[in-house]
Amino acid sequence: MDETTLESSRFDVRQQVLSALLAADGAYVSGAELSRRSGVSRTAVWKHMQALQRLGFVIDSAPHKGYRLQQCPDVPLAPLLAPLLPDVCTLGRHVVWLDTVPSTNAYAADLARQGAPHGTLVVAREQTGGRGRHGRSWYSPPGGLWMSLVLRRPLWLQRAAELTLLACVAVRRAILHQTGLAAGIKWPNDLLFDGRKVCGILAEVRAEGEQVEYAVLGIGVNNRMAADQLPDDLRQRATTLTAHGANLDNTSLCAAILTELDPLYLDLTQHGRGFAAVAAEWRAASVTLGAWVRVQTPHALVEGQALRVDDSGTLYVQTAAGQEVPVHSGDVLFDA
Ligand code: BT5
Repeated sequence: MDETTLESSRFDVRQQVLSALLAADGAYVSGAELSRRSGVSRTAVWKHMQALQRLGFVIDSAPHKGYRLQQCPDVPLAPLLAPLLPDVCTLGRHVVWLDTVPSTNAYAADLARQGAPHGTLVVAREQTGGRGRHGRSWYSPPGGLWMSLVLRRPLWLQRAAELTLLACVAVRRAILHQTGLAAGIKWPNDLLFDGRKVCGILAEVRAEGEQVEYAVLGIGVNNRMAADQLPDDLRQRATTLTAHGANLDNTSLCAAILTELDPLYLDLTQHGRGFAAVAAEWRAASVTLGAWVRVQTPHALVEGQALRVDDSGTLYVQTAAGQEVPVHSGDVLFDA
């Protein structure tokens, strides 16, 4: 098994060890103290140090003094995210970091099936089988932010589609606040710069009757990737934050997304407002409304002008024959 692909309890101990090093603020912490705080032997502490070093943490050790942390890599582990999150934030308190994984969504869904708590975050350096919607693939090399959240608050199934729209608003806000770059929102799940996709969102839910048991919300942002890193077939349709002059680490981006998303999700699940609460902001950022679109639904291809999105997130398309067709989910294809 890959060193970084650990079952969560061992991984949690590692994050406790890291928390203790961070709390010391560059000073030495003795092996005995670390062992006491994390509840494992000193030999185990030493092994966790080695694993942290393999993740890119620079840790100095000295006889009779212990260990001290000198440098952190851009890996959004819980102890590094925590200082960047508001106290009330329920997301990202439990983090699983993977070096390479087929799909963080598939991994998070497995954890959710095994009872992973609400807010569990799965992040990977790279995905080898990143998933888009309808079986499409998502290109996920190192540098991008590939993350999935387990969401467990009570939610009616009929409102689950709003998760994707809320996530679009949250990620857009996060990017805007961190970089000043304003992305356009393409219904239902894309963020674009100048018509090119910079972020895609994949919400998958497991329902029990009319209730969502849990949702796995996958977010992929082409962050620290040069434009020429994109494969030929994506270059005309995709872009990256780096290509737009941003210089943002994945830990800050991830924390900003969690910070924005948490209250929107709470609003949906506790107060039932959901998309309605951000609809005006969504509409102002939308690149879909007013455009002539073709929407591939599971049943048909609907073509016409994208008229409006109602407060539940349903898109209404007016066909050439003047008919107004509601579209609950589908792919919007802009006419070239
Ligand atoms: C999406 O699907 O946009 C959802 C993408 C979700 C990715 C995240 S990453 C973390 C989590 N784990 C996963 O396995 N997935 C989620 P869709 O709307 O179907 O768009 C897929 C299409 O986007 C592909 O068919 C390509 O045309 C294009 N595409 C693929 N990789 C891309 C990339 N890195 N950047 C921009 N466009 C891409």
